[in-house]
Amino acid sequence: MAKEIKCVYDPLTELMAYYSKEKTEKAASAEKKQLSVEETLKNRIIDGDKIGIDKDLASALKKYSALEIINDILLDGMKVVGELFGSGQMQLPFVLQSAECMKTAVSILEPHMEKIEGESSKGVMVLATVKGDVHDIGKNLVDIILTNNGYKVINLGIKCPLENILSAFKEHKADAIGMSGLLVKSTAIMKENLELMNERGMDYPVVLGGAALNKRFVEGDLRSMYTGDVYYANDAFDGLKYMEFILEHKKKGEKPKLEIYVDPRIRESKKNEQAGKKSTDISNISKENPVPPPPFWGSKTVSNIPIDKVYEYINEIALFRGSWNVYKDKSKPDSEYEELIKNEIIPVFNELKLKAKREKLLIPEVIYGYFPCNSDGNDLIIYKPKNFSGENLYSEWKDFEFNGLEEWTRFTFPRQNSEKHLCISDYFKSKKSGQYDTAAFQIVTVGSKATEYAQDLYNSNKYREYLYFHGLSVETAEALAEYWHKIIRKELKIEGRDSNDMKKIFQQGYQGSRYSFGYPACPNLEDNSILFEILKPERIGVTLTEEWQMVPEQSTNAIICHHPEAKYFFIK
Ligand code: B1M
Repeated sequence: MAKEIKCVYDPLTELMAYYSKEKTEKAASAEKKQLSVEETLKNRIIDGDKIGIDKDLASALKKYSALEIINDILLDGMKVVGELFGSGQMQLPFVLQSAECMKTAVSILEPHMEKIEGESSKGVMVLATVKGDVHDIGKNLVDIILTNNGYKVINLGIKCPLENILSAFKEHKADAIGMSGLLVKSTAIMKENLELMNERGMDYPVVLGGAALNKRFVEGDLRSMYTGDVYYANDAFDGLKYMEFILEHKKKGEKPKLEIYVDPRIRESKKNEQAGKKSTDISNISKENPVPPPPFWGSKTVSNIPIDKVYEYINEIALFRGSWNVYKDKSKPDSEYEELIKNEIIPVFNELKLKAKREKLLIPEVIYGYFPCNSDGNDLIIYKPKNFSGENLYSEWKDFEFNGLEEWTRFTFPRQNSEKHLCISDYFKSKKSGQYDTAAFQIVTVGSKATEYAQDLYNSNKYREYLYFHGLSVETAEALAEYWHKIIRKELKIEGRDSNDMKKIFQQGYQGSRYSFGYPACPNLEDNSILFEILKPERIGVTLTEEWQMVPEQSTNAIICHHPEAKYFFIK
């Protein structure tokens, strides 16, 4: 894919350089003066220092061809970056800074290279997020790392059917297929894709990655059914490692010898699955809790939410570690990590929040409501006033009689087979109780501008900014969900048990629970369609794909239970 390269002024680099105490510009350039051009260039890649790299490349070009500079000097630098990342000594944002520098250097060298088809890359991967899955960032990180380590990547984007992957594989004479996916469903799609490839006698090497996968599933189950080779990549550098492995064997004309991964837990879990008959036991959740009356019935939309208020609910640990991948290096003192967070990460975070506010990149909007409900075994029945439809139904309900309610729709929640036999419906009064309960639902979004802006950053090779902004945008969506849950507790007058400590709020330090469809207690993403029937979030621009994912990407939803015993739990 053609991407525009610009390297004039990079505010994020400037900002990070400003706060970085480690090196002053003077010291760094004095240090560089002592070094050979080869060492200088290699260090530039490792440090991600691209400002002024054109001069060093010009002197290297007097000695080497452009291709030699890339293969023998710059890629050597990227190799060190990979090793530093692998040993936990380099954080992902800095890896991306190095990749940006590599991209800039290659674009400067490109005009000096003869275009010989096939000779300029080490190998080709066709990469895609599988059918039905909209997750982009993991796959894009793999693209960045492979591309800037000398491979060509044909990035087919998200929701990609197998047919497109296979035709791109043929067209580009690729060496491997990379499939990514974060949904549980995506693991089944990957398996289905491999089965189809088997049927067609295609045994291309395949690398799989994404949050819902694990080594045991890929290298145990999938490797034993697929006639080609299939590898599990835990992160982007694993993707690189397997690409190198595949190419190395291809060059030698031999088939890699792969061990079938046997995890001792497999036998154990199969035994348990067989033993686990469907449970008819129910939990012993108290039925005595009072039902809080809501301030209104029905639903409403909320716009003009101050972004600063939402920012207060950002979980910095989830953002820094989860989304930005900035981890503590266990071999180093805690103080070093704290310094990094204080001097480099927090300033970037603060600057980015201001920018997003100034340029209105994140626009928080909410749709939420309160509905009369009852449990019926594992089901949760949602009621509506008889004869209400259209405007009446999709607004605050006025002038309706409780004895005139009728069943509108129902969710069927799974129940734990063991442990406490929990099921979400148990947290609500049963139909037999003769009393209606209150269920709250919410859908929140920070809008489509966020998706577009993140995509622009990626397309213009601003890798670090892309990672930073995408992370901020998704964690702001999550923060908005947390904030709105707080508003709902206030409106239900159950906020008395809220912790004053935000860290505890992130660990459910309050009465009740917020369950998002697709998460372990209510794992069926299909339930999103019932929620959409109740809230009609198209009113705030949120739509559902055929695979029950929300667009814009930076959106999240939930059912909110007020019951004091409601907390997260797992259905195995
Ligand atoms: Co949600 N979410 N989320 N979410 N979210 C997941 C994906 C989930 C697994 C959490 C869970 O259950 N524990 C779960 C899906 C489970 C399922 O399928 N049922 C889930 C759910 C259910 C949902 C919602 C449906 C909840 C709801 O609202 N009802 C909802 C859907 C949103 C929508 O439809 N638009 C939702 C919302 C959100 C947020 C918006 C709040 C936010 C952002 C989502 C997003 O990124 N678009 C969010 C987040 C942050 C997560 C988790 C916690 C983190 C995802 C992430 O950004 N990771 C995630 C759980 C988890 O992953 N632990 C979860 C960082 C990213 C860089 O990593 O993409 O994994 P990743 O890529 C990595 C590696 O996996 C690997 O390399 C990358 C770099 O190291 N890799 C490869 C990936 N592909 C590779 C390919 C390779 C090699 C390596 O070679 C080919």
